[in-house]
Amino acid sequence: MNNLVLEKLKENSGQYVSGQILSEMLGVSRTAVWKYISDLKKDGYIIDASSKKGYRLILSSDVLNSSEISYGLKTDKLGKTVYYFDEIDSTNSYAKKAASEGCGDGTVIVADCQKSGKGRLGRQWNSGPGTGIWMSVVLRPDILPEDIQVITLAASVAVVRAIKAVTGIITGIKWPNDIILDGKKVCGILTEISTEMEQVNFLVLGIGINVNHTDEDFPEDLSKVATSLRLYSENKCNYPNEQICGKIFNRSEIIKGVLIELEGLYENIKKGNIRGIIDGWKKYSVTLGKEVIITIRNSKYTGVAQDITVDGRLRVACSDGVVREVLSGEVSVRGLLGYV
Ligand code: BT5
Repeated sequence: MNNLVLEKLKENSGQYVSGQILSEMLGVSRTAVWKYISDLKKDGYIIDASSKKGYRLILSSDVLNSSEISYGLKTDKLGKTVYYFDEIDSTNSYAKKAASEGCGDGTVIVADCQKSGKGRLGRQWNSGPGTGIWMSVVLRPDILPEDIQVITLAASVAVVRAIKAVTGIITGIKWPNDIILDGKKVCGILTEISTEMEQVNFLVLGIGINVNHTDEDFPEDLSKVATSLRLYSENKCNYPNEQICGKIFNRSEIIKGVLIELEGLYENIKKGNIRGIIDGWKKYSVTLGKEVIITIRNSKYTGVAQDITVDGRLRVACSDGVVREVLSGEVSVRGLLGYV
């Protein structure tokens, strides 16, 4: 019954629905309607009640569960199966297990909290409850293992576009796949693959986005390098788009946005249309044209990031006169995340 009440409130997208209409529609008393509304509030929905006008769902209510993610999701494949957990060790670990047991292309795992969130190269990813998007997408593309890099680039482009579409906030991409806001990291992406000979069995795209963190939600060492969409919007109240100031964002809407954007890019990759993804990545890059330090096999080189190649390598004109291309590993960009 609560679902029917919720659906009616959603259908009226932010407008009041009278208690009378709800009670007639459901065939229950107005007191019963009030009780359903109270239950929805306990689940985290913010509902405005007016004795004259009725009930109104505040659309930015940040409720995260599989039905919220599936509601109105306009994709063909991505997110058609969603596994949601209040708490998990790592969505990537779960996704890899589900993929090796045969789950479908586009399966999505989401958790409110990760106990052992993973970064790249064995690093940890801070993923406390009630704050961020910790999600993994299982993909089964029919491409060669060496073409995998472009999917990671596509994921970064999808995140930047989704954040812009849902919140109005403009972020940038630091090579290869950190999403940067105000000089700090707002999202990280961890791609893990299972390959055999010349074939990709599956790929897990792990995406972590800091959404509603306040300063207290980051440990001290992280607050220097990490930010959230909420912190940014609170601190930028002179930002031209007044509507985003000091807002709690709806994580389910951002997840849907990422899946929609990613699906479009994924279809292009499957058709071999990689150029558009590289161009999209370049458009949002905060790395190109900047001074960078690259680390190749323990040697550090300073140079200027010039371009990205079609197979996803960063081309750097180094100060020793050699042009080097890096596929993965460490690239520090001057002025970002600790490189001064
Ligand atoms: C990444 O690693 O940026 C990839 C992060 C991927 C996280 C997602 S969440 C869902 C899925 N399930 C998982 O278990 N993981 C994925 P890397 O480039 O290695 O960055 C890690 C470094 O970023 C850490 O060493 C910290 O310095 C910093 N860091 C940790 N937590 C952070 C956070 N929440 N926000 C910003 N920076 C963070």
